[in-house]
Amino acid sequence: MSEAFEDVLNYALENGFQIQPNVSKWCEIIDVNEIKNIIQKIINKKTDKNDIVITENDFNEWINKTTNTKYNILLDPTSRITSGEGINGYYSLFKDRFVKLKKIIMQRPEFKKINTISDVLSEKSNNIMYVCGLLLKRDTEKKFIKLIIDDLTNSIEVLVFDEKIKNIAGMLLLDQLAIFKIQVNDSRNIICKEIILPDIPERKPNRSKNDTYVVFISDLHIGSKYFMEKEFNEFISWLSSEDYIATKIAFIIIVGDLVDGIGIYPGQNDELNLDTIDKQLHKTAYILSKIPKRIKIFVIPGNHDPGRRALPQPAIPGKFKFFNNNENISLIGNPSLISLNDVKVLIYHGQSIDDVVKTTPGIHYDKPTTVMKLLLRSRHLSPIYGNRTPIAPEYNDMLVIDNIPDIFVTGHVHILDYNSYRGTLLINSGTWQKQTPFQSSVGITPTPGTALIVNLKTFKVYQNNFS
Ligand code: D5M
Ligand code: FE
Ligand code: ZN
Repeated sequence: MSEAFEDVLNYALENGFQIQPNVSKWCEIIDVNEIKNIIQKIINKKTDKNDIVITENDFNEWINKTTNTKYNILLDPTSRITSGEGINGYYSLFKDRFVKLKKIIMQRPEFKKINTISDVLSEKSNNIMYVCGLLLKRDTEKKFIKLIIDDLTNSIEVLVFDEKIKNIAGMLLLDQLAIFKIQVNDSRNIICKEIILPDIPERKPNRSKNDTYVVFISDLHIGSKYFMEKEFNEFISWLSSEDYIATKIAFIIIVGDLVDGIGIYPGQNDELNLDTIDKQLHKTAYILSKIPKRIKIFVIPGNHDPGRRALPQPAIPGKFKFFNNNENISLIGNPSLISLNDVKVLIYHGQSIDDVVKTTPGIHYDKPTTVMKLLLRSRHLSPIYGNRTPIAPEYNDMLVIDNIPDIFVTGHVHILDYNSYRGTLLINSGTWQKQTPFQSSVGITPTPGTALIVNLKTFKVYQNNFS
């Protein structure tokens, strides 16, 4: 039990009342004295002298009257990580992925007609058939695209000639699941007639009832010589300013790569000004402790932060060692799903963007939200297996996008970008690290020093540039 909640419980008991345990979550975001005020108001309102329990509902009523914010962590992998072992673990992972994605795609009317690939191979007619499988390989030839599809019963080679279907086939992500409408022709080639993706439906996103703002930032790389400390401190000072938007900010989401880490890439030592993880985390906690405590901060890890590297990543370790003065911070895993004033936000560092850029023709780093759209369409955060993004052999595939987000945010590629897709706001939160020699050698031009801010009521996006 937190000290704050114990204090609140005692206060209620002194007044002859009990409190339901789930009220404790409010003690994390609201000042104890404010909570005691609310308790006093609830007690004054209770006329039935036999009712001596303060419930979550009593509380919610007053919270909604007195503050503008509420939040909830809907999915955080940290406590769910089990890690299966080797081949067996990966077998469970891919089976779980297949089952979950099949369940999502089953909502499509075409699904009622699905055949297995084994059925297709033994079929002698030219009938139209539907198969549901993972894309194992794509070869782009002059006149057609060849796809190898696998559905755990068998695999087939499917040819795409139609220009419209070729566009979809070209944008399919390796290892992603889709339904393929096919027909075997007279020369026994299997021709693709249509490709149906899991996708997300067009819809109106959930919105906050009041003007509440959230800031998205990522890739600070504290400890690197290229971390823009001066600009980042100016951003933090702005949070305490009288600026209208600043006063309305209730949340900050930090989308990974807070520190630069140690031994992450060859020759990194020469580019560090803090040479241990402890120094880097202490500095991070110190800088973040200057953020006003009324702002609730959620932090996920990236590939430079401590903890395991493979997805899904647990929260950055060391909350009590480093972040003691940051009671407004929640360290959560990568990826996580949270709700902010009823708006569902999917937070993912974005490691797999590298794999998509590498394996999908025509996709580049300059518009990361294009990649995010493809991930949403595949309903998976990291479909491509065996490339640069390590994936742990979990029994459950926590990277399937089951729950459709209202806002989907990534970082990692150091390029600020936003867009919307079928009602979901897509954001890449940029960076606070200047271009490094490595990035310049591989032609990555980052857009550093800008905070991206969203009004949760209107979904309007603002940029505040400090560089
Ligand atoms: O990644 C920052 C950006 O740099 C991101 O777009 C990936 C890219 N990057 C990082 N390492 C490599 C290598 N080894 N090759 C090519 N591109 C790379 P960050 O996670 O901040 O290091
Ligand atoms: Fe980064
Ligand atoms: Zn990264």
